[in-house]
Amino acid sequence: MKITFCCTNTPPEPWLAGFRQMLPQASIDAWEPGAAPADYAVVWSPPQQFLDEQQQLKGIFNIGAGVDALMKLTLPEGAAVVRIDDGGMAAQMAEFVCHAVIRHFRELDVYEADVKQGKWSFRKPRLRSDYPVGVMGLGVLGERVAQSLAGFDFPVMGWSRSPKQVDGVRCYAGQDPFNDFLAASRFLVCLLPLTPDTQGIMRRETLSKLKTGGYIINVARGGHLVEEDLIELIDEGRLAGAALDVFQTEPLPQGHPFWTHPKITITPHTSARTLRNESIAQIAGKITAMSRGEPVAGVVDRNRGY
Ligand code: NDP
Ligand code: OXD
Repeated sequence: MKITFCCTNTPPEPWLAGFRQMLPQASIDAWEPGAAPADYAVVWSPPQQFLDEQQQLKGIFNIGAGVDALMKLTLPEGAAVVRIDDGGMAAQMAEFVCHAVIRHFRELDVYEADVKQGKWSFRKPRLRSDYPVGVMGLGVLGERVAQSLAGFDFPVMGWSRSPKQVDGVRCYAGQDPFNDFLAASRFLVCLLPLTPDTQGIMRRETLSKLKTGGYIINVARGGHLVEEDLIELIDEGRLAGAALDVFQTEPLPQGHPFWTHPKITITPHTSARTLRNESIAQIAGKITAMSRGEPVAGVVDRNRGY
């Protein structure tokens, strides 16, 4: 079996060593233009030339959960596209989002600023019932995030395409109840895949439907948020602020207003990192299963785009 590796965001050597250990019977190499055809590919944002040359692939394994960059390319027709299914990202995402919610809810940013000025000050405790959290996307990551927030006794709502049942979470499905979901939320967490249906889903019209003092946490993709609308709504006092991990352009360009906005906290696309060893083990297991004709989890539906 031949595997080709084409990830534009990471040096290949440690990945190749890990795959060689997990799959000693396979040959795996970093792709170079003109390389021999392989059976399976491990990729992140490969160039179109790679896919054009590797038309015979049976499986394309993305080393992240989001396949939006891959879906923009022309893919070999016969290849199954498979994304990372948790691989240690769900726990990271739950930590990150719970931290962002709690930091705002408990006003830890305000305490931090006060302490820096030598002030020993107290603020009136807030009620969780005034801070319901809406999680858009109840997939592998969103469900874990929603359950973790419910574990802190926040009222939690979730929204997905198909109906779900998640303990402690009020679930909404499809377009019809979307406005009710927004109107019931004060925190809005985005954990949707970026597809033509979800591009720009957080814009003036939708964000204005949140409860007064809404707070946005975007940990999915920059393309979900109309950045100018967010800034305007915060500056108008309709939204309280935002914690943003992903951006229209990454790295965030120098001089972008998000760098210095007092009510926006930014992180450099780090809320849930691909963990190399977990990902190698998961992909190696799936390649083995696929080569035996067995089903694997995390196969992308090309029509839905995720
Ligand atoms: P999943 O595919 O498991 O879940 C996606 C969820 O979104 C599902 O519940 C799905 O509904 C829902 N959904 C999709 N389209 C719609 C729609 N049009 N309307 C309503 N709901 C919709 O993805 P993951 O949870 O694994 O990952 C989510 C995203 O998080 C990734 O696509 C990626 O972009 C981002 N991500 C960001 C990271 C970071 O570091 N910032 C790290 C990892 C991922 P249904 O269940 O009905 O299909
Ligand atoms: C992913 C990411 O999609 O890191 O896995 O953004």
